[in-house]
This record gives sequence, structure tokens and C-alpha cells, in this order.
Amino acid sequence: DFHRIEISGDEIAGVPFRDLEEASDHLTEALLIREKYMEMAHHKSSFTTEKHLRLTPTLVDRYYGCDNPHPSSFPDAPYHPPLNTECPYTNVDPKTLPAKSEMKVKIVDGVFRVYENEARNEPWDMPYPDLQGFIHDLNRVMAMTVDGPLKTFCYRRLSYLSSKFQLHVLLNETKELAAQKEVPHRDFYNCRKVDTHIHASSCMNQKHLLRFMKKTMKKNADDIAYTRDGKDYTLQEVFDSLNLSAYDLSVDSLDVHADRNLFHRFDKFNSKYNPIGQSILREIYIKTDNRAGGKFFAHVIKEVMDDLEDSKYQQSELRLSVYGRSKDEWLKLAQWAVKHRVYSDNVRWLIQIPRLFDIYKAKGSLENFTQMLDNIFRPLFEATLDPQNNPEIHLFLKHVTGFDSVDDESKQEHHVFTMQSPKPDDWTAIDNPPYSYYVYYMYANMVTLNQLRKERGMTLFNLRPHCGEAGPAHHLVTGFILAENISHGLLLRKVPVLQYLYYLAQVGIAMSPLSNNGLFLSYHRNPLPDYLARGLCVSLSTDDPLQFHFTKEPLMEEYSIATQVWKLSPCDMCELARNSITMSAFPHEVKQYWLGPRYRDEGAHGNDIRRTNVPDIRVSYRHETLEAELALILGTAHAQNTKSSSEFGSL
Ligand SMILES: *[C@@H]1O[C@H](CO)[C@@H](O)[C@H](O)[C@H]1NC(C)=O
Ligand SMILES: *[C@@H]1O[C@H](CO)[C@@H](O)[C@H](O)[C@H]1NC(C)=O
Ligand SMILES: *[C@@H]1O[C@H](CO)[C@@H](O)[C@H](O)[C@H]1NC(C)=O
Ligand SMILES: CC(=O)N[C@H]1CO[C@H](CO)[C@@H](O)[C@@H]1O
Ligand SMILES: [Zn+2]
Repeated sequence: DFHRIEISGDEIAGVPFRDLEEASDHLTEALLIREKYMEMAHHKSSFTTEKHLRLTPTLVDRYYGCDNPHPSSFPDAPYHPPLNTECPYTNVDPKTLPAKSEMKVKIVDGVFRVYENEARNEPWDMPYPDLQGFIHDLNRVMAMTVDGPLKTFCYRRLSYLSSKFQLHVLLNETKELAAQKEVPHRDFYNCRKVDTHIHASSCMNQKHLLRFMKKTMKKNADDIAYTRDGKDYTLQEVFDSLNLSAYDLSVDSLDVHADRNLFHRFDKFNSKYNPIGQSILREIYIKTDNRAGGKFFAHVIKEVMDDLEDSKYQQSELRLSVYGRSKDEWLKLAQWAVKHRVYSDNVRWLIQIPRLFDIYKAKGSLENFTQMLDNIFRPLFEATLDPQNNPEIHLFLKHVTGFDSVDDESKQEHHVFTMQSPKPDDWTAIDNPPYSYYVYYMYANMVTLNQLRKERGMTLFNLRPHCGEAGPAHHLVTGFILAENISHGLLLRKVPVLQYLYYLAQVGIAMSPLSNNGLFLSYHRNPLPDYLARGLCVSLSTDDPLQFHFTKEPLMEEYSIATQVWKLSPCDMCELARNSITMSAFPHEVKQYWLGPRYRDEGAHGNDIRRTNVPDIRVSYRHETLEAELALILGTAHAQNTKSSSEFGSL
């Protein structure tokens, strides 16, 4: 029970009914487009536009999707974390893995298709994201983002949401605080948080890397660390050749931290991954594939994992790279993880794919774009079809939760993705394909892979690309249509239509204001507080602790600075932490343990303040506000649809 702000009257949207009708039409169409692609990727309806369409215009009564509507059948709470602390890579007998499947795969026009019966050459019947449909949808949503009246409408709704939140806080802040104080034991420090966007190669801070390097110079001086022209060098010899002793090393000479010369210079940023400006040290310390078998990188990551486990309430979704340059990358990566047992209950992997086709093409390691897709996805299909012969990849994939697409978004794109764009087979120019091209082909292959894995009872993957850090708005359109969650989303601040859509669909956005401050947007202009106030599903993440953070707990540093600069309340902080968990890809049972058994239910019903430390008041406010907004949009669209027969019926 709390103060609710009610707006009554005829023209509640503040615009003429005609405009509202048109806006509703467009927005509903966009939401349904996204839903279609999300459903295809996971065989599940994540969002409920269609339910709304059927049920509105009356406000939907707590209809939201919980698998089990009878609360009594939930145990009150699992009291112990449903995780195994033993490393899952030890003592696995390949014979116990799933048996080989007779299905075959073939890559057609850049997308893997599954064949039950190779002879008949008929692909397995599964929903399939066809190219023409995608380009049509992309253009539809693209057109909406530049539609004048729609822009005005969305801008006004967003302003309204900001003001409404201000009013809510004004009226209920004390109640929210009181609710938090009443909860025994739980506070911001011991509610779970997930670092939803962080790269493995920069997950340790600079001091940590420095200490680690010094340690290896003492302990591993005689280990073979590097090879060139057929000759092996020990770590000692490498450092001698660089004229370095352990004593000389300091954080300053390491020089990996972002400084002010990096602003808007993503090209220079990449060289910050080279300790002491030496790519040889990068290869030794932060690569998985090198002469030492990635030993040092594995050790330093395991130290980071130990720190996370000590802190207990912090988790990370680390990104590891697969480049698509050669066929054996997955095998090497998986062998690295299994051999060094790089595993922690506090960590899940995402695989990031840098958009570097043009570079590999120029070097001659790739011939066409299909080859790149083949290198990335074939090993996954093979491991899915025949785990016994690909045991490392199979085991490793159990802890890989999705794909990320990375690179400098501000780089000029020389192509637009249309039906006339060359197919992946024919993409043989040294030019880089555009962002949407990369993301579409990643998505399409992921869809067929997920369907095969679902059939085989294996874990599924999500698409969570970097999107809207810089560059043109159409990256965010692609993200809206195809991505489960995105990282950054900074440019939504300039595109009200998309921002409003990201709000309505509650697309998760992992934001990293400190990283943005170093590269693209100074801290005080970061839109995070606006997004949070309006109710977008945002979380805080670190991106690159090696370059941006100073302390042993970079995620806490991130929360701390955000809280102080933007004067966030304890309730805001816990809400961000809660968002980070719902957005993350940790297993359902683990999320239940962290958030409460009914966390998937919308509204206060699904909230368990004893675990989340988010007051029911706040959760109800968010839920009711979103419901009202959806009812306004979908209700109006619905009213029209009942007149003419449904335009969306075919979905
Ligand atoms: C918010 O504050 C108002 C005014 O005190 C109160 O009427 C309302 O019930 C509060 N809302 C919640 C959720 O407690
Ligand atoms: C290494 O240091 C020595 C002595 O300080 C100096 O004479 C030599 O030129 C340095 N070599 C390189 C490659 O910097
Ligand atoms: C693409 O490159 C691969 C690898 O060189 C080659 O086998 C394949 O035939 C090429 N595809 C086309 C359509 O040229
Ligand atoms: C808000 C949102 O869309 N969250 C999704 C982000 O991705 C994870 C899986 O990676 C989903 O479980 C969330 O529902
Ligand atoms: Zn990043």
C-alpha cells in the first residue's frame, strides 16, 4: 500500500487521439517483431504482447507468465545454493556423454541447416529467420525511428515517465527506506550482483596484473613462454630482451590504464591491452593460445575467480574471444579451459566475436565471409551432434551462455545491409560487412544451433552484443530486433522511439559509465540515471577493470561512484543489482535462490525483499507503470484491430 499517482481524463497521452492511434500501431508492430525473433531463438515467449492484445483494453489482471500458477507448490525458499563446488571438468568419462546423432549439418547461404536425412536433402523443419523478412523488419523499425509524430509521442512518454518517478520518490522515499531497514540481515553488500559485461582479457586490475607478472618472474623464470622462428624462449629471456627486471616494473611502466588521450580514440584503446606497450607480454599473459598453452592467463583468471568467490555476492559474465580465423579455435579454447580447470560457480562465459573480417581477409587468412561463419559455428554443431568425439568443447559449452559481438562501433561503415548485399559466399571484398550483417548471421546460426541443442536436451545460447556504444542508430534497431540483452545502449539517449521501445520490451542494458567516461561520453552526461528513473532494465557493469578501475572490487567501485555522483538511494542500488541478476544468464535455480522462488512473476508478488533488498513498493511502482504504459499502447492498437481484422494475426 503506497501513494499512487493517477492520471485521469480523456486525452491521457497528452496528444490528440489520432496521433495516439498511429503511434500505438507502430509501437505494437515493433514489439511484435521483436517477439517473433525472441521466440524463434528460444522456443519461448519472453514477452506478452499477444496476451495483452487479446486481453486489453481492460488492464490485465496479474496475468503474467509464471510457469506454475500455484504458489503453494513452491518450496518457500531453497536455503542452499544449488551449485556444485567441484570443478565439472574433472574425471569426466567421455563414454557417459550423449551419444552421436545421425543428423547432418550443411552451411547454406551462410547459415547452418540441419538435415535429418542427408540423402533427401530436406532441411529439418524448424522456424527459420529468413533474410528477406529480416531486412523488411529492419527497415520497418528503422523508418519508425525517424517518424516525426512518433518521435514526439515517445519523447513525451519518456518525459512523463521521468516526472512520474520523481513524484513517486518524493512521496514514498521514506517508506522505501523503512521497508529496507525492516529486513533482517540483508543490505546492499550482501545482495547478489552480477557483472553483466566484462572482458576476460581485462578482468584483473592493473595492480593485480603487475603483482602477477612479478610473481611469475620469480617463480616461473625458466618456463618456456614464447617461441619465434622455431626457437623457444624462457620467461627470463623474454624479460631480458626487453631489458626489464621485476624491480623496475611499476603500474606506471605497465601503462595499461586508460588516460585522457583515449577519449574518442578506440583505435588507441586496443593498444592499451599491451603491458609496457609490448604485444609479446600481451601474448604471454592475456592470451589463451600461446607457447605456454595459456597457462599464465588461466592462473590470473583463477585468481580473479578466487576473489569473486571470497566476496561471495559478486558474479561475472566474462567474455572470451573466438575470432573465426581458423577452424581449431574452439578446440584450443575448450582445451585451455578444461586443462587448467578454469571454472567457478561465480562465473559464466560469453563468447565475443570481434568484427574483424576485413583484417583477416587482407592478411589472406580468410577467403569469404562464409568461411568465417563456418569456423565459428561448425565446431559447435559438431560438438552438439557428437559430444563423445568432442568432449572438451561439449563440457566447455555447458558454461557458455551466449555470444557477444565486439569492435569499434564508431568505425565508418561502407555498406548498408539490403537484399542486394552480397551473400556470405560472395562476400570476398576486403571491406568489412556492416554491423547488422554480422549480427544477423550470428543470430541466424544461433537459432538453428539452439533448436538442435534443445532437441538434444542441451543448454541454449543467447545473443548479447555490444550495441549503441557509438556509431549510427541502426545498430540499436538491430539489437532491438535480434538481441536478448545489449551492452552500453548509450545512443538510445538520442533516439526516443527506440528508447521507449527498449523500455516497453524491457530489453536488458548492461551499462558501464566509467568505461564510457574513458572512451565515449563523460560521466556527468551518461544517461544511466535517466534510464533508471524511466524504468528501463539497466544494470551496472565494469567492461574493462584493467583499463578503468583501481580497486580489488571493480564492480563495487562502479556502484560506489554511480551512487555518489548521481545520489542514488539504497533502493536504487539494490534495484540495479536485482536487474543485473534477471539480465544475467545464470541458471533458473540459481536465480531463484538469489531473488526468490517466484522471481519470474511480475510485480511485488515475484519479489522477495529478504533476498533482493528491493522494497515491494518499488517493484509495484515499476510493474504498475509498465502495465499502464502497455495498456495505453496495446489497448489503443487493440481497439483498432478489432475493427479491421487483425493485421498481426499471421504471427
Ligand atoms: C507513496 O507515498 C504516498 C504519500 O505518502 C502514499 O499515499 C502512498 O501510499 C505511497 N506509496 C507506497 C507504495 O507506499
Ligand atoms: C638495456 O640496458 C642497458 C643498461 O642500462 C643499456 O646499455 C642497453 O642499451 C639497454 N638495451 C635496450 C635494448 O634497451
Ligand atoms: C569460401 O571459402 C572457402 C575456403 O577457402 C572455400 O572452400 C569456399 O568454396 C568458398 N566459397 C565460395 C562460394 O567461393
Ligand atoms: C531483460 C532481459 O531481456 N533479460 C534477458 C537477458 O538475457 C538473459 C539470458 O542471457 C535472459 O534470461 C534475460 O531474460
Ligand atoms: Zn565491452
